[in-house]
Amino acid sequence: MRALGILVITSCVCFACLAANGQVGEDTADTAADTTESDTSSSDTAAPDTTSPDEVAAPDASDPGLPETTGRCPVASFTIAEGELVAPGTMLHLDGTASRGVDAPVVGYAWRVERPPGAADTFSPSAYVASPILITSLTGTYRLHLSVTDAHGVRSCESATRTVHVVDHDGIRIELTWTNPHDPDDSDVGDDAGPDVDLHYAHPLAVGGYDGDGDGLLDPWFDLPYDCFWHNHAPNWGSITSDADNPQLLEDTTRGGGEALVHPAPEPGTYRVAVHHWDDRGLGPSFATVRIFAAGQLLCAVEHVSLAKSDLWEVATITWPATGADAEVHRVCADAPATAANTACAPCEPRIIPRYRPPEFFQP
Ligand SMILES: [Ca+2]
Ligand SMILES: [Ca+2]
Ligand SMILES: [Ca+2]
Repeated sequence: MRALGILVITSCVCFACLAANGQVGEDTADTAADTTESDTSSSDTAAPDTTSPDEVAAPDASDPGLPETTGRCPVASFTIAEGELVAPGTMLHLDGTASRGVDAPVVGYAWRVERPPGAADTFSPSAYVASPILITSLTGTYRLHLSVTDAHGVRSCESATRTVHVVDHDGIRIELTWTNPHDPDDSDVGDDAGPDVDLHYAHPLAVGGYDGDGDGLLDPWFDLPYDCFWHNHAPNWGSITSDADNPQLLEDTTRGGGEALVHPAPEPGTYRVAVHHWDDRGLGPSFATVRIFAAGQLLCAVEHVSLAKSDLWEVATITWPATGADAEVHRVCADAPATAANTACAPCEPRIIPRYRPPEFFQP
């Protein structure tokens, strides 16, 4: 399963670009959305009434107060106040007011949702307002689409799409965020939008193929299939027929908003968490924060750790018990790298391995 030397990966952004349902940038999101716009095989795509977005009433295009239309499409865009990783029952507040017209203002909004099987959630007060609400009643994936119409009746060429993952928090959940004081815009996305920092989550069986710290022992990081990270974002661990014992990296992003990983029903054992600064894009050190949750409880938060380009920060271990006992988190510290004896999440000097550049994965 190991990539050996044959596989050369040129950018970890590729997952974000390829993931049709990921948290991708506006441009790539639009492309992904476009492919689903005509996908009538999705059975749960119906808006709460039978009006299709094509039939949304647009103002009279002969309005003499408007400039001539050139037919250029308005651009749909929206935000989700609660983010893209939420618990069942969350009320999502959608906001499409950032959509903009080219020749005329946006006056019409049409929302569409693809829901998990069995879910019947609909937009409130309707699918045709700028900022509706949607309650996510079931676990699973909700894909949201917005198309807009300008005052000339010209519709967006491509809809905007975002994906919300609704997960129970019975297992392990890890969140990574980062900031960079020299990134002029923390919120933009794309290949050159800002520093790229990556979450790594290793199975107890990760034995590695790279000795990045030079201690003569192979490390768990970048080990396939037992390191879950951007290149291996949804491995099948444990039982081949069970999804619950698999981890899933929900997003690989280049923006400060960060990444999240869920592992609903881990096999008993000790898992390891690391953060790797893949590419600083010339902006210098980024400051990373990791939060580790088990069964919905925050067990450990380590904030604002400075990482230079190619640094690998070994954050913590998580021991998942065989019985009903509580999960335990132990920080990895610079002076005790090989043990999990550090008490819980007590502050200590972080263990950071510089110049962590496995040869199979070409870093810029
Ligand atoms: Ca990343
Ligand atoms: Ca080593
Ligand atoms: Ca499995």
